[in-house]
Order: sequence, then structure tokens, then C-alpha cells
Amino acid sequence: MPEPKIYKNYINGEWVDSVSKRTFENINPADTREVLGIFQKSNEQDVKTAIASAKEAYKKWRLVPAPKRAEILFKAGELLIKRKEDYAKQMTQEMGKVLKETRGDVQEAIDMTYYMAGEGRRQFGQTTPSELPNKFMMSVRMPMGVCTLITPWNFPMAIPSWKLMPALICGNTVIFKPATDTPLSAYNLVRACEEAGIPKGVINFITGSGGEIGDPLMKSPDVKLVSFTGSTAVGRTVSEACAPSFKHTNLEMGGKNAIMVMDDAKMDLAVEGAIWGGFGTTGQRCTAASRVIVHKKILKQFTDEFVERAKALKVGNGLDSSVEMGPSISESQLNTVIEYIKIGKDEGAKLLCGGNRLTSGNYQYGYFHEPTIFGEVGPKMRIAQEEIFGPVVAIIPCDSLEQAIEICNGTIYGLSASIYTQDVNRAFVAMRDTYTGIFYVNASTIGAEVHLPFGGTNQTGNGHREAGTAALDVFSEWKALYVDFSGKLQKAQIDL
Ligand code: UN1
Repeated sequence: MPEPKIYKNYINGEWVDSVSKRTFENINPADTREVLGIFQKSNEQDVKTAIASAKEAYKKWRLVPAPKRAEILFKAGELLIKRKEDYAKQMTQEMGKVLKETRGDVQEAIDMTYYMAGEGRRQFGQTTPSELPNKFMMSVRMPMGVCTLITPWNFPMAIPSWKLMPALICGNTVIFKPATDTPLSAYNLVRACEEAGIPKGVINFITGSGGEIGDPLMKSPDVKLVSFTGSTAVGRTVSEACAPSFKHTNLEMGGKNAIMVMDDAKMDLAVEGAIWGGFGTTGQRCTAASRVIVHKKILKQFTDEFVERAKALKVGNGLDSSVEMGPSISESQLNTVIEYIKIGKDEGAKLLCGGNRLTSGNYQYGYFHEPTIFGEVGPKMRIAQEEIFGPVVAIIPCDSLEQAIEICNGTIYGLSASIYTQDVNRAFVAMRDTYTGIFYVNASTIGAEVHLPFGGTNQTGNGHREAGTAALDVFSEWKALYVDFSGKLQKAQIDL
């Protein structure tokens, strides 16, 4: 195998080594013998330099007209399109999901880049009549300054683009720290922006472990906002680190999403929805359908068909086009899966299929696990409450729509939910009464598009939404502007 390439940090428009002189390897989870690159293990000093560079660049970038910023984004989008296949392949190698999905991931980044480029000409505010004569008033969006972006490994280009593109179009500069498991896809996104002509210091890219460099990224007084996607546990530490200085945070965290299958559901659709919601991305989506709440009248038929489909899924290296499910991202993630299977058994749930790590033949080199389904799961069991982030689905029986909704709402999370029914009234009731940020009718819990708000309720998020115009509300702040052109002191103005 050729020597792996050494990748650097991108600070102030230069590709530089970490001052720590330490590095880490980017490993293929489908074949851990394969090293995809060597990345910088940055330290606090690197972060400080990156923040200073972003702060300096902000002085000019905030004054670049938004439609001009948009031109750079459009060019970046074109470069991503040209390189989509290569980037998808590299993504499959670095994090394991199948090519079809990594193509979708790069496409989502392309879509978001174009969408936000369009927003360069659409950052509308409001004008409204004043109470006083000869006075004009309006609201304008203002950039915030330096933003920290901390992104996860499961959507290694799409999710960074959800943060980076709105941040840039609003006129902010950024420090971008990707997950240590997927620095290559993040690097590819930054390279596209660099080649598209992003001015130096506007994007600063820095790799390394959150434990080591998280503190200055979250606590520096020069950082105005921290946008984070990842686990609820880490999100809480971000929230706590930012609270004393009232720094803005945008947090997208865990999920325990449910598909509700009613007795009038189209069975084949519901089964396919549960398969891809549960096992797509090896169950490692925050939108994954890890619970399927099924009406007792059709429980047996649904369970039989679902289990049969799950057993037939082909697990393997995502570069093989016949493979349907790749590996877990890491040994520790796989261990979490194995632990939860034990927990499920101990709780008295019925293991219907799967339950084992795959170790034969080529599987021995990766973090592979069988698609796993538990039946007879109680809604309060840990496997029905806690996010596993792996290929494990819990089937929970129910007697009615009302009960399904109650079970659906009965976790600490609230990202996505879905219902399979042919009754439009039931669909609307479920849409209204489920407390989630996203809802699907006759589709799985996954597949959000870039132009609607993305995010969740409860402990999934902190009230903000990404994507769509909602993202502009995260990355800009309103200023209310009053212009008095009466040429005199209007008495009512000082009485107000
Ligand atoms: C995530 O799992 O973190 O809606 C994001 C979806 C994808 C994005 C998922 N478009 O499933």
C-alpha cells in the first residue's frame, strides 16, 4: 500500500502543520488495515491562531456584498458536482456507508451550497410603518462574527455544509472542526471552497480531538456562536461551556425516532420504510427509525416480513455495489451495539434476528454487525428509550393511534417520526400530536431535504433549526433600524 498522504490544518489561507507536531490516522472501518490519511492532532495554540485569523478576516468578509459571497459558493458547488464520485468513494472508505448513500451525502452538500448561494440575494428583512411622521423603519440581518462549527462523522460532508454555507452567506467567518473519524470528507469540502476563491482566514479548518481543543473553541470570547451536531451528552457540555458568557449555541443531538404502522398501512411500503429507516447508514443517523410501533392487528404479518427482509440484507464493504449495509464507524460504536443487545435480552425483549458481530472472512478486518430486530419491546425498556446509533430496531406493539402517539412521544428526544396509514385523518392527527421537529406520512423517518427546517424538540435540539431559511436565523442577528428624516426633534420620539 502507498504511504498515506499527510493532511494539514487550513489557517489564514495556508495549509499548516499543528504546532503540536502530533498526528492521527484516518482508518477505513470496513477494513482497518487501510489508512486513508494522516491528519493533524491540533492543540490549543492552533485553535488560538485559527480564531485570530478568523477574527481578522471577518473585518473584510462582513463587508463583502452577500451576492458576491454567493458567487464563491456557486463555484464551490460546481466543483463539488465535478468531484462527486471521487468524494463519495472517499467518504465510503473513511466511514463505511454504502456508495449510494455517500453519493446522497455529497449531493446534499451540493444542494445546500446552491441553496445558500441563492440566499445571497434573499436575506430579506421587514419594513413597517412608523408611529411618527417622516420616519422610516426596517429590520436587517447582521452577521455575528467568528463561529465555531463542530460536526459529526455520520454525514461527513452534508452536515458541515449545513453549517458552513449559511455561516458564510450571512457574512461570518469560521473555525471548522470535523469529527476525528471523518476528516477527509471535511477536507474535501474545504478544498472546494478554497479553490472557489474563499478569501484567506474566512474558513479555518482544524483537526484533532474535541477533548483537547474543544475548550478554546467553545470558550474564547472572540467566538460568537458554536454550532454543534453530535450526541446529547456532548451537546450538554457545549451548552454548559457556552452558558456563562451567553454565547449562542445551535445544537442538534440525539434521536429515538419512531415509525407508527397502523392497521390500514400498505404493508410493503411500511416494511421498506422500516428497513431503510432502521438499517440505512447502519442505523447511524440521528433520524434513524430505531423504534417501530405496530398496531396489534397487523403485528404478526409486519414482523414476519420485516424480519425476513432484514435477514436478507447484504452486509459488507460499501464500495461493493451489491452491499446494502456497511460497518459501524468504530470499535467503540460496535461495542455500544453489542452492549445494547445484551441489555435488550436482559430486559426480556425477544431477539428476532441478528444479534451478532460478523467476524468471518473479510468481515474480520472491519466493524461489521448483523441487522438486529427485537420484538415484544416495552416502550420504557432501555432499548426503546436510549439512542443506540447502530443496526438495532425495537418493535413495540400498540392497540390504537392514540397509544402509538403516546409511545412515540415518550422519550427524551424529538427529532423525526412517521406514520404509515391510508387514512388522511389519522395522518393529520399524528402530525399534530407528535412532538418532533420532522414528520413523515407514508415515508420513513429519514430523508430530510435542504430547504425545510431540520431539527428536533426536547433533548434533540435547543430550539434552533438548521437548513432552509431557518439557518439564517441561527447565523445572523436582527438589527432594528430607525431613520428619522423629519429634520427636527420629534417630541413623541423622546416620550416613547
Ligand atoms: C443525521 O442523521 O444526522 O434526513 C442527519 C436525513 C438526512 C440527514 C440526517 N438527510 O436522514
